[in-house]
Amino acid sequence: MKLPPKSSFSEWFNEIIFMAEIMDVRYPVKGLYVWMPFGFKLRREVYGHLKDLLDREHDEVLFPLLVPESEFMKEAEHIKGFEDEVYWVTHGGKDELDIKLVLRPTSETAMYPMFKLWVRTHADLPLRVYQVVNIFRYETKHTRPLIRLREVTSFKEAHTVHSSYEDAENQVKKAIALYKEFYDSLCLPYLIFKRPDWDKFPGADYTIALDTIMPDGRTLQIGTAHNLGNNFAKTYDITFENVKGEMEYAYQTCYGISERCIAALIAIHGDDRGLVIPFRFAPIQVVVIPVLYKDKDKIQIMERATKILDTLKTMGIRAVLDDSEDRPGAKYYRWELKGVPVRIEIGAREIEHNTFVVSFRDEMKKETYPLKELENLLKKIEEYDSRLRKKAWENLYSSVIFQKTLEDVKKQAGEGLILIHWCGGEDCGEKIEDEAEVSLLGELLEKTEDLEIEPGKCIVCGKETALIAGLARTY
Ligand code: A5A
Ligand code: ZN
Repeated sequence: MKLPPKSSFSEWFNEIIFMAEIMDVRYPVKGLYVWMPFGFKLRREVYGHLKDLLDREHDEVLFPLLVPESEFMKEAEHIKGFEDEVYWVTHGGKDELDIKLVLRPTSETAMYPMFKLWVRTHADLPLRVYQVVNIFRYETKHTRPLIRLREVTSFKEAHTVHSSYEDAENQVKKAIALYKEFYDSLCLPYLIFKRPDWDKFPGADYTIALDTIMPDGRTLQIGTAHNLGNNFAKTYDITFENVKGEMEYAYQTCYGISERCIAALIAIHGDDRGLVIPFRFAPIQVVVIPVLYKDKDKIQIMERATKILDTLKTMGIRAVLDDSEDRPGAKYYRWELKGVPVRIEIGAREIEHNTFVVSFRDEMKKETYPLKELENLLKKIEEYDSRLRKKAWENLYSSVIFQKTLEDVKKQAGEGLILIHWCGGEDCGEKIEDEAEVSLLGELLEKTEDLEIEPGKCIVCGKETALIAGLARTY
């Protein structure tokens, strides 16, 4: 089996997740996939880091999967958004249930009835919790492993409660900052948009999203934060006694990330040889390969390789020694496919000169260092991560184009992310979406230097505007 070139992105992605033992897509239910051991290890590293970031200011909780129909059917907007997407549990054995149950599509309706009981006074606020769970959404768009699932297995959802609208607004900002930090450590690039009203989270006041650009030019939403205002608090009667001793409705936010973060990691960093993984998240960080030629110096080589392995392990590095009988070429191939960031080779020449050969997964250049340099490897590793980050951001920026007319947008649609002037009006937005067959990602926030654009005219109605919107075909 050979990995297709990454230029055929969709075939490449489907093959690599199987060949690198991330997911098995042969599970006999549409939209449900199996995490394989290597994929699960990668998931553990990525989610371990995400949880560490959240643990700074959140408490972890675990709510039930089943939500009673009576709670689910309370918030009108939320129901409208999700009722076509939920799975129902209607029977226990042969008995029809008195109150039907939904499999959570997200956990507002599971959590908020409990928040009503937990929140009493301003002293209980802010309340900040998160959980990492599976959720179920009966998705009707094309399902794909890690990208669009009917069982999202790795849904990190955080939910917060505050005593003022400003606090909630501030929490959304903190959530975005946290997600930026998370994606920065994954060396993944993103742009931040305020979603248009017609595409916000059902029941929210507004939604802020992080989008990245996949190698085929389509964007992937890799995280969202929602300011819920007191919409849900009114529905679920979440009130608190404020400092003046009056009862007030609480303000809420929620924000989520799914295994799409791993889809982006694989898709954006990977290459024709396989996975490329930032060092801290690699299930195997270093592979040590003894290079034997006609058994020359075999004992010394094996001893040296084992010693290097032990040193790496005492440095806290996840390292393996490949002492299989395979040819070196076959070993290289195997570990490159798995995205092992560092390869160390020891052969007869290295024994003779007291050196080791090292190559990094991105550049694949072989460099020779004296043995005593082994401990300085960590510095090189930082450079490796920086290279991945830099390349990924350059790729993102090279897929962003600015267009001044709807005609040009139509021509360019599907080839990356298009920025335009938009008045913010729904009519103009919908016209663009319909005619160019793109999604309007919303107002671009945090315009970095590379994306600074002067005010101009809405490409539909011609009204002067400083608002820049993103357009793209999306996953
Ligand atoms: N309660 C809030 C957090 C919520 O549900 N938000 S959300 O609907 O926007 O989902 C959060 C994130 O999960 C999305 O930004 C998207 O990245 C991811 N996601 C949503 N549906 C998904 C699906 N079917 N498959 C994979 N990821 C999905
Ligand atoms: Zn307009």
